[in-house]
Amino acid sequence: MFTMKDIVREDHPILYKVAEEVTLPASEENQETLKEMLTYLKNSQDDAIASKYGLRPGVGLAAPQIGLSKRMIAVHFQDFDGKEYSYGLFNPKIISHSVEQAYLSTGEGCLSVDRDIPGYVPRYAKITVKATDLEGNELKLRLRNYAAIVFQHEIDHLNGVMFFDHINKQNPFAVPENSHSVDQDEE
Ligand code: K1U
Ligand code: NI
Repeated sequence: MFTMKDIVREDHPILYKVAEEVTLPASEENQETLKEMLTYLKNSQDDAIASKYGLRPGVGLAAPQIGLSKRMIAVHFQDFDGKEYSYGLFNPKIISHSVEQAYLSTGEGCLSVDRDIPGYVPRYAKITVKATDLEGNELKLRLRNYAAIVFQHEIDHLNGVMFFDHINKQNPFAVPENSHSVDQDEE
């Protein structure tokens, strides 16, 4: 079972590298690791389990965050409509995106960052992601607003990019061009 001690922090060089594609079909080992990543997220959102093991709640986790430079992400959250996004994905790729941008009104956090970094993080408002799931199915997901933001945060981890790289250095709360804000609990 993964806990916070398995999660590398922002000073770790693996977080700034481009991760390797996973050869498909995925090996048993890669499948097991990805399932464990998804389990971390589910456990972290269960108050009793999270407090017992000291887990920081997360809605996403990328393999580089557990020290593996592989293109694998897990996500587990519900959007405002109650639609559930619970996936372990191999080789996720953004195949198209909107011109319009969106940003979380509260800014973003990261399980690999133990400090608050204020500022707006501009993201595409809509994206289409192609990936292979834990069962080996090829998926095409059309995502908007909060869901699009979470997936972009995780896919960034596979490209060695951290959320704070996107924050405007002169004015962290400058409203990004052609954008709207998204509330975490009111997608
Ligand atoms: O990748 C990570 O470090 C996880 C991170 C992902 C993320 C944060 C902010 C915007 C998009 C994606 C988190 O999950 S931080 C925790 C979080 O956002 C959250 C946790 C529980 C409930 C609701 C939100
Ligand atoms: Ni992160």
